[in-house]
Amino acid sequence: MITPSEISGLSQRILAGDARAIARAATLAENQPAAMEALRTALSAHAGRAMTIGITGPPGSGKSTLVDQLTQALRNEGKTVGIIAVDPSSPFSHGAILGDRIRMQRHYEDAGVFIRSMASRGRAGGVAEGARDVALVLDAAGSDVVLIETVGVGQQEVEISQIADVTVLVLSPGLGDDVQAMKAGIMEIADVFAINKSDMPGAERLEQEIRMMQSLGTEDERARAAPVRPIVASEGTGVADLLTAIRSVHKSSK
Ligand SMILES: Nc1nc2c(ncn2[C@@H]2O[C@H](COP(=O)(O)OP(=O)(O)O)[C@@H](O)[C@H]2O)c(=O)[nH]1
Ligand SMILES: [Mg+2]
Repeated sequence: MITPSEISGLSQRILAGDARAIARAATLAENQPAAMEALRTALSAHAGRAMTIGITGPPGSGKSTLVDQLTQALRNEGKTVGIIAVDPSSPFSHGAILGDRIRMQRHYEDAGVFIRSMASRGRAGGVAEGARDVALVLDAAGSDVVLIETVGVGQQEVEISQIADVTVLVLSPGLGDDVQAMKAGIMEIADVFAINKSDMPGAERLEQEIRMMQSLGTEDERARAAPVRPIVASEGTGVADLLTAIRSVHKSSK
């Protein structure tokens, strides 16, 4: 059990941006929902400043590569970044392939970036709830932007999209996932579409399919249609443009 005075001490250190305190709180968020409740109360008054961006999409679409590039772009602006990877195969966690690990190393060594991986299942109270708590901790600790990567396969992503201020759906050609066949719910959570691997055949067609789907909406839906941006995440191409689209969606949602 964690005592009230421990909670108070921990929250003070989190507010000061202490990385070890943040890690401790993230562990509480995953394993001890009851202790987290007290901490949540202590931190809530100090949160609400960060922009939270959900990055979701099918496995292999390039989410982690995009998170890496967005992090770099934000760091170049001097912004601090918190990353939550809810994906067991993420390069941010143990399933990393060597190249991705090396690429991410610069962020692990950067005091302006905090990276936390979460198991995609098993948490009492649900993964989305755990991610929400870790996002709160990172926000209170002073992160300017919190990025949450999840694999876009189901209800969990819908829940996580509700935590995020802006949800980016990353799609790419060549994964065999027909847009029409994708669950309607997953398409609907997109505030911004990132068409990744635009260096590959089929990317233009994928973009057209999404625009076609959007054109079938009502007049009101068409007016609010999510921006669609082609990117090549592995090269960083289009990432600045995507970030601009994310920010404009965020601004208009306030
Ligand atoms: N050709 C191409 N490959 C990419 C691009 N972005 C990512 N990849 C590759 O796609 C694979 C999956 O990327 P990853 O970011 O791990 O996808 P995730 O599973 O969605 O997180 C990796 O081998 C990346 O190097 C891109 O824009 N073009
Ligand atoms: Mg990944």
